Amino acid sequence: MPQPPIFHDYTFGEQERKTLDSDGHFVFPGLLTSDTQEKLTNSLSHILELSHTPKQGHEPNRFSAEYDSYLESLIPHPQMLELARKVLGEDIRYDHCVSLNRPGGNRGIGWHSHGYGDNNPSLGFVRIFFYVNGFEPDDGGLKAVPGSHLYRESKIQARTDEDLREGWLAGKTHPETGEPLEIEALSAPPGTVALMWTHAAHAVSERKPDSSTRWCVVYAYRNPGEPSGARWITPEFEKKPILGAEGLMSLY
Ligand SMILES: O=C(O)CCC(=O)C(=O)O
Ligand SMILES: [Fe+2]
Repeated sequence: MPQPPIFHDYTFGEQERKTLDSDGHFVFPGLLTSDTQEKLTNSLSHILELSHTPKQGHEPNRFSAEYDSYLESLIPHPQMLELARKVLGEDIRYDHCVSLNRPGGNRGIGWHSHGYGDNNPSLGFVRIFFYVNGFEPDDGGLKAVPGSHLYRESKIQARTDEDLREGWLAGKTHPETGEPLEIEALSAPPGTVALMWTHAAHAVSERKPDSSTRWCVVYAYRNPGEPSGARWITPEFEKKPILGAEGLMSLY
């Protein structure tokens, strides 16, 4: 039986592609269907429960698709692969599926970037974030620095916005526009999907103590060509026959 759609209609043409390549991220507000939001909330609650019993080296939040069949079924979902291929081109591999649930009081995460093909711009790596119940900028909200990915630096790090401004950001400009690089705090209504190139500097604000859990999962895909540090997939899962995922699961 074909899988039900996960996305509403959307456009990702030349203009949108330009924005992604210039900013380093692209947001589709409310793209997830309500059926998908509901199923993901169930799956992510399941993962959060499992996470209370730690499993060293095979954590449910880091290997989420290996613990939940609905999350697994989205790896080769035709709309997921279509979007990943619009970004990366035809030749892609699955990299990871990590749940990013942030209960009230969660501290968020400081500024960082990730790596892949640091010296090979022909190799792309994209994160596809599903912000199931969305977020406000000051409440478990994703922040980014448009243009930062063009530096292709994998180890940007700063604890606070001030530290980033005084550190890595100081004196840097957007390579295409020449404008000074600046922090952008995003907002996301429920069902938002966000694309982000792996080298983009990003951070997440604290979840307010009284807020409900922010439900979020990220699926990452890349062009094959180099080893990947974030490729969290067990040998068993790599070998598991998953309908539609043929050829997607290997490193190369
Ligand atoms: O929790 C988030 O919104 C972002 C997490 C993150 O930095 C990542 O998955 O790379
Ligand atoms: Fe990150």
